[in-house]
Formats: sequence, structure tokens, C-alpha cells
Amino acid sequence: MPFPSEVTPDTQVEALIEKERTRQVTGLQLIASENFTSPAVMRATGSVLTNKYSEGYPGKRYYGGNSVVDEIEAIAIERVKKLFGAEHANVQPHSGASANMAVYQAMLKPGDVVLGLSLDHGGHLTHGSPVNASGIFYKFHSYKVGVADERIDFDEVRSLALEHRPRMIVAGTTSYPRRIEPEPFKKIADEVGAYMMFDIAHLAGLVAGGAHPNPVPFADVVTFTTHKTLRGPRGGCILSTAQHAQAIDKAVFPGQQGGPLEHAVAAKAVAFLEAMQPSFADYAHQIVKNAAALAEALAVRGFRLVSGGTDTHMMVVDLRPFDAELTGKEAQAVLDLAGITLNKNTVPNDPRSPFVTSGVRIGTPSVTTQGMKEAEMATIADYIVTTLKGRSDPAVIADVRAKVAALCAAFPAYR
Ligand code: DSN
Repeated sequence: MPFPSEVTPDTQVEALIEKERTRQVTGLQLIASENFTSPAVMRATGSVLTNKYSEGYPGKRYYGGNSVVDEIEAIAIERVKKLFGAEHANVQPHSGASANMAVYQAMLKPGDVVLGLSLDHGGHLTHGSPVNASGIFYKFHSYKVGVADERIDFDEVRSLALEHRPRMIVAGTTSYPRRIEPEPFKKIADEVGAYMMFDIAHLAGLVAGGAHPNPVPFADVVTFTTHKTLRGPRGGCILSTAQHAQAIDKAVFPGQQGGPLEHAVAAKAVAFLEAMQPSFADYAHQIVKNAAALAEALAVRGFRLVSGGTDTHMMVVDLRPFDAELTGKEAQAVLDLAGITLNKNTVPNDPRSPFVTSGVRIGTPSVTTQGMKEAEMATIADYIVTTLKGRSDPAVIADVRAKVAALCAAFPAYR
């Protein structure tokens, strides 16, 4: 068979891929956990490495034919250790959820007590939600953000830690707009003799680019996804101290996974190299500047920013002061029609359900990859306001849709 092939024989799927590519490049992608990967990352993801079984680790595989794969995985490991200053790295987790579950398996026993941020206050499903394996197999207690400032309340974290004596404290979030200092978590973990895990899934690119504190010198273990601000392929990664290296590797394979996705591992290696370049630091800082500009533009147009703003790549927007009737669900749907893609999100202590919500979450990693800057953030805020105010008028939505397409054409994700 010809390889690489210009034309896939599966025209039905190819047409849908093209349809999705068009959707991505003609609309504003404001989901905080998404990004546009480089062609080099996609080339590795779509390579012959997908054909190979490689259970085990470099130099210790269960199948033959792994000499090249060993070199690739070793490069990925060395690059990510250097990028974050870690003693040990495991690049095989298929996702952030797999990475987190592997860490729990490596460092906890079923039933052990853990502290994590509540899902409805910005934590992740794998930080102890009762419907997730983390909450089923381990006894999580949740800390919340403060009522007044909507920021992590370290007095509450400490008091819960002293009360419940956790074996592990999990830092890290999935919809929390503020920087998270690692030192206070480390201090509390040390005081109660707990392990400290920091899930930087959302923050990894900011950390790599120097736009957020690096928790690696403080935490026993750090997990992240490679496809968010870090701009790599979909996947997960675990960094740890040398002390936990063996347990972590054993928990990933054979504990949680079988054969690793070496095409994704190769793409991770490519992304790690890209994140080492000086231009990536500029990118990371611009993401934060853009988020601040967009947050400010939304605030002056009548929205309330959870915690009063952002110092990361994302904001959580409370829609109620703008329009008490407007739910996150409706905002997400109508903005999608206008080519503005974001997700509904609960605000702290939201009276509405997670399927409806009073807020939306907005992130700037993708539009920053496109080269947009602060001026475009004000334009995006205007498009959001016009769409939401005119949501019952198809002509208004169509007009914004056309303007969004023109803006994206001026800042093409892929040329
Ligand atoms: N990490 C979630 C998000 O932030 O979109 C999905 O698990």
C-alpha cells in the first residue's frame, strides 16, 4: 500500500475530518483545555509508531523489535525531565486521568484518606469525585474556595488536613483561574506527614514557559496532560522524585495500562522540544496577557469574573449579573452557533446543576497560538456580548459568525 498516502480510501471519515478541521479553523476555540498542535506533533501522532507493541520500558520490553521505540521513549523522558527539572518521568499515561489513577495506585492503598479540591469549586473528576474511581477507591475529603475571594483557602486546607490526617494532598485544578503557589501545600503536607501531588494538567505549558510557578521542586509527584497549554498530543505524563520512580512505573505498567501509545510518546517528545524553545516562553506569557485582557473586557461589559479575574490561561465567568435568565448551557449553545466555542461551567456555590450552570469557562491557549493579542481579546468580548444579547435573532448570530470567520482567517491556525 502506498505510504504516506495522499488520499485515504475511507472518504466518509476523511470528509468528516475535513469538516472538523474547517470547524476548528473558522471558529474561535476558547475551551481552556484545548489547543492547536504543531504539524510536527501531528506527524508523529499519525506515524507508523501506532503499529508497535511496546509493553514495558526502554531496555525492558516484553516484545521484540523495540530498539527504535526505546530510543524515542528515552528521548521523551530526558526532554521532559529537563523541561521541568524532574528526577523521574513516566511518559506513557494515555491521559491525565490515567496518570492520576496510576499515582494513587503507586502511593496509596485502597481506602486511604486524601484531600482534593471539590469538583464544583474547580477540582477535577479524578480528585475524588464520588462518581469517579478516585472517589470510589480512596476516601477523599474536599476543600473548597473561600466564600469571599473564591480562592483556595489554605486555612481550610490545613484544618482539614489536621482533622483527617490524609496520606496525600492533591493540589491542582481544572477550572480555577488563579495561580497556585506550591509552597503552602508543601508546608501543610509536611506538617501532617502527607504526600503532595500537584496536577498541573491545565498549567503545564505555563510552567514550562515560566508563566506559572513550577511545583516540581516541592511536590512528591506532578501529573499533567500534554495537550492543553503545553500544546502537545493528547496524553498524560507523571514526574516524580527518584524515591517514587519504581512505584510510579510499576503502577502505570502493568498496574493501569498495557501497551503504551508510542506514536503519542513520540509526539510528546516533539512537543517537549518545542516547549524548550525561547518562543514558547513568549507564547506562555502571551496566553496569560490575553486571558487578563479578555477578562477585563468581559468585566467592563457586565459579567462577573469568579475570583475577580485571572492570572492564568482561563477565566470562569458568572453570567448572572449580565443576564439573570441566561444559563451556561444556553450561552454555550448560542455561542457555538456564532462560531465561538467554550464550555458551560458551574460557578462556586452555583444554584444551577452542572448540566445547566450559571457560568462559562473561557481559555486563551488556542487563540494565542493563532497569534491573537490583547486587541483581539476586546473584539472577542464584543462578539460574545452581541451574540448573547441578540440570541433570539438568527440574523445577529449569522452576522457574528461571519465576523468570527473573518477574524480567524486573519489569524489562521494552520496555513
Ligand atoms: N480537564 C478537563 C478540562 O479541563 O476540560 C477535562 O477532563
